[in-house]
Amino acid sequence: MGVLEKIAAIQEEMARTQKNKATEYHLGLLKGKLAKLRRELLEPQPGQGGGGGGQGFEIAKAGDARVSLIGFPSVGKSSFLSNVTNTKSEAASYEFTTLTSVGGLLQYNGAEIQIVDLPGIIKAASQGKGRGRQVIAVARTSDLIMMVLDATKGDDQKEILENELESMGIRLNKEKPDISLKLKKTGGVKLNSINPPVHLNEKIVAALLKEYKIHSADVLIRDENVTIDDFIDIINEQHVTYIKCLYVYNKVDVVSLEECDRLARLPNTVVMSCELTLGIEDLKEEIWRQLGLIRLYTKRRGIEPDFSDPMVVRNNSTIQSVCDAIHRDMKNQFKFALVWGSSSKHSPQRCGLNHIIHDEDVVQIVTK
Ligand SMILES: Nc1nc2c(ncn2[C@@H]2O[C@H](COP(=O)(O)OP(=O)(O)OP(=O)(O)O)[C@@H](O)[C@H]2O)c(=O)[nH]1
Ligand SMILES: [Mg+2]
Repeated sequence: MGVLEKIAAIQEEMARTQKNKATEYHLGLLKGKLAKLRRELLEPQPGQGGGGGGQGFEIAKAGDARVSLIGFPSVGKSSFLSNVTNTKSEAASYEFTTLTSVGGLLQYNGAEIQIVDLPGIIKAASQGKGRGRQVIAVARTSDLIMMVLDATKGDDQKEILENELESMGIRLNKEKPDISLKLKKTGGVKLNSINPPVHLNEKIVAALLKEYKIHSADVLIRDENVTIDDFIDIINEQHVTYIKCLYVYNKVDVVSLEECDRLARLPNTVVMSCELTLGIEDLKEEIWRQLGLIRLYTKRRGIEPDFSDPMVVRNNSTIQSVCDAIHRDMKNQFKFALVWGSSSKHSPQRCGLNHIIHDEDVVQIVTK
């Protein structure tokens, strides 16, 4: 039996098994087996390049952050790319117009955001249908997934796409579970927790670890609400990625106002029409907000900063990362930094390398 058949057999058994207290343990083990098989599927097969990336498919990272467009065929992904960047990606009324990844740069607030247009994915993409696995491999490398949905199609599009991403180890809008797993040579499996976890106990934890041939480990659970799935993700840590996702309904020009209004009120959702260039500016602002990028104005002593040319760094960046971005050797020359803006207690505040900067701070680096 091949991996795909094994996966199908387990999924079938899980569907057949009623969910209740008595079957919780059995279902948990099946989930562990499933995750292990899916991991095998993601690992490069002999004679096949890379973990599903595929030759010439992945494009180089560029700009300050990457946003990937994920959606079914013909929802308007390429139309969006052409709308917000100078790159033209062919758009057409037939499905699978785009067959490889196409990158463009969106200029916003002085930042360059790489938008990656991808082929449409379909149900069972994660099992190798279409270019699904290559597409999802690119999505994994992004800072934000923009899920493009068709306002004229049903509500199940979102769920199908989420399931495909989920089974390839992508967790959307979710924090990494607060579980620490330390492998040991001997001593068996020990479960420690602050409060007893609701969904896990030492027996199931040990059985899941055994599935991965781990016989001794210290497990510490700080959050009592973590689930069996969360624990399986921690065992498979290298294969699981936590990424933000923004839901975008396109083609609202062809639905009623009521429907447009309903979609716009869904959580974490923006509506747009690429055809009429509606909602695009709000969407850019939302992308910017979700990426959490920070604009920083550097200044020299006695000279005003250039507010038209910010330096863009990631959320929670420190003065040290600013130094590193300016020059590899800067932190060795560093004496202190003067910071004006919302991160400073007074203007200016004298700060060290560990100071965390905020959006629109002004920074002067004083060197030895
Ligand atoms: N009515 C309407 N049609 C749109 C809109 N945006 C795109 N379209 C049309 O939808 C069709 C598909 O657009 P594409 O941009 O090629 O879609 P895609 O998601 O890139 O499709 P694939 O590359 O096949 O995955 C084209 O005929 C577009 O003109 C919109 O906002 N409203
Ligand atoms: Mg396209």
